[in-house]
Amino acid sequence: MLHAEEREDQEARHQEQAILSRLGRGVPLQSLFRCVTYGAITLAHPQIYSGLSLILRLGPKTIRLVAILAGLSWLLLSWGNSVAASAPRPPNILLINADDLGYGDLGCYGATQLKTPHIDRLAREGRRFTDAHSASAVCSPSRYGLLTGQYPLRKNFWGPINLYQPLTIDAEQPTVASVLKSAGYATAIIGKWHLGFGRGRTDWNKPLKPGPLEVGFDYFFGIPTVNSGPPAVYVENHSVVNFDPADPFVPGQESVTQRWPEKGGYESIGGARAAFESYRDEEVGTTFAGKAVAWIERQQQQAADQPFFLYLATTNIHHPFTPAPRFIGSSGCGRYGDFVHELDWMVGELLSCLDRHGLAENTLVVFTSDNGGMLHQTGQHAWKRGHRLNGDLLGFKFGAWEGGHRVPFIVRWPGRVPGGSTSTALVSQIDLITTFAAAAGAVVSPDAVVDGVNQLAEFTGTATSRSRTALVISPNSPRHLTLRQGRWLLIPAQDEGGFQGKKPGDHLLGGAAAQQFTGLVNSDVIGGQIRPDAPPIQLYDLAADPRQTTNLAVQQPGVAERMLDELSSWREKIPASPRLGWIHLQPQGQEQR
Ligand SMILES: [Ca+2]
Repeated sequence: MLHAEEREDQEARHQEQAILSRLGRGVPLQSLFRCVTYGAITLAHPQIYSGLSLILRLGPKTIRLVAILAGLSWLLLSWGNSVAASAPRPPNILLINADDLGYGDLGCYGATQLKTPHIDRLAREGRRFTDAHSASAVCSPSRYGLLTGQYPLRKNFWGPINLYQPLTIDAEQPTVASVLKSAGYATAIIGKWHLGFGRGRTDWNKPLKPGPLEVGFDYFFGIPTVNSGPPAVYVENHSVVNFDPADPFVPGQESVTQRWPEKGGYESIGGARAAFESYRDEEVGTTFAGKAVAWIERQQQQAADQPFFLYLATTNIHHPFTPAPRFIGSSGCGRYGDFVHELDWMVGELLSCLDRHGLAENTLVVFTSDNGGMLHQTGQHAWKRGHRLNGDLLGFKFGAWEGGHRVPFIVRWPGRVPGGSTSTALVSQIDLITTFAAAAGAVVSPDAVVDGVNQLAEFTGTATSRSRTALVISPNSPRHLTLRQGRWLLIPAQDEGGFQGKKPGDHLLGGAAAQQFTGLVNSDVIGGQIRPDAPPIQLYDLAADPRQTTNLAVQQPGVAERMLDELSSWREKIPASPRLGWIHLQPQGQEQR
């Protein structure tokens, strides 16, 4: 027979278990596991434990039990609540990737003729990076690097892909979207894809998959390739918008798409009249801004507690230059500036949406561009009006010189990222996957081949050392694969390896030839051509000479040699699979892997 005091103890233990069980269900925490964890932390705290011991020594056992449970309940609730309240909610992430926007195209990066108040606001409230780079100087491989965190060289990826290119991302590869989705994010891409569809040659009369939805996005609305090329239609998830199986796409037939300067491919694929007619070039910017805002608002209505990742990939400011009519004439430097003004308005729409829904505080916004500005006819027109697409930088889109891949990069996250600050840290868009994962508490599989590094400390201004000291950059030409190490930049060939247009007025003007037009100075160039005695490689000290006026390859042979060795080890990672994308510089030296 149990002693009375033992029975009382046993009864008390049963009551304690029952109350603890109810307590576990009642605490406002996400799980009982957390509650137990916090309880253990509470009991482990020596001061709290000594307080409980003091209660134990007072009064009869029933009172003792009530006191213990009351104390324990209060401690669990208050500790749990305070820990839950202080545990940071993962931020929403809004990534805006403009197309062909140059380093000098924004007010906050020194533009004087263009007005970009909304993007300038991001810089004022956030952090502006002055040494940030796209993975490639070309659209498709740049986007591949941004989404996968992998150097495009690992895919032998150099140029823009055509409309029949299968999906360029492998199913097992992590992407920014799939990593964030695995951490509970809702994910969407609105805008330009240009990374291929399907596993074989794309059949435009069948569902377009695998595509964005198979690499981590819950939703896709956008254009399949590029706004200057076919097919100029919208795609939503797996389907071409307004596709009618009774009027299929017909390869090789002229399409009914609108004609614009610097747009082409009209005879690549036709048919599908309703799909082509529902795409109006001058409505694309407005449409994408509207779709992006609508997606955020739908998320707030349906799942306000769920963090989101929205990737807005604008077609601004890639040619053809087709802003909505209200922007035409607004910039004073032609349609180039007008298209930038529309881009700025789009950013303003998104920022207003965040403000309206009280989301600005807990949303990490990153604004950047897929490559530098291009000196096409519209760009040349803007140049003549005094606008400098890439600021003081040498070179243009497609090329290895800085203007091809050093891009605007602005980060805003109120309370975490210091407002109005500037960073000179070396950053690449391939770092976004790792950095976003760190911000979101998500995990990138350790088995994945990811070249990105975590730049969160650079974003928040808390870094004590540089996260990145070296970077491999892919221009369009494989033999111009470029290496950055600290202040040094090595290009293992002559010229910038980009567009090969030779005369002012050419749509594809670039490289040494562009200097007849721009007047920019480089020690290897004379009269728009490479000097006969120019060194075979280029080495620049970007700390002393950010404009790349002087090739130091001859003066600094040790640095050049060391960097050439390093580059050759990267070249070994280029697979034997066929090169992806169109390469303009042909064919001398192209056999080199
Ligand atoms: Ca681009």
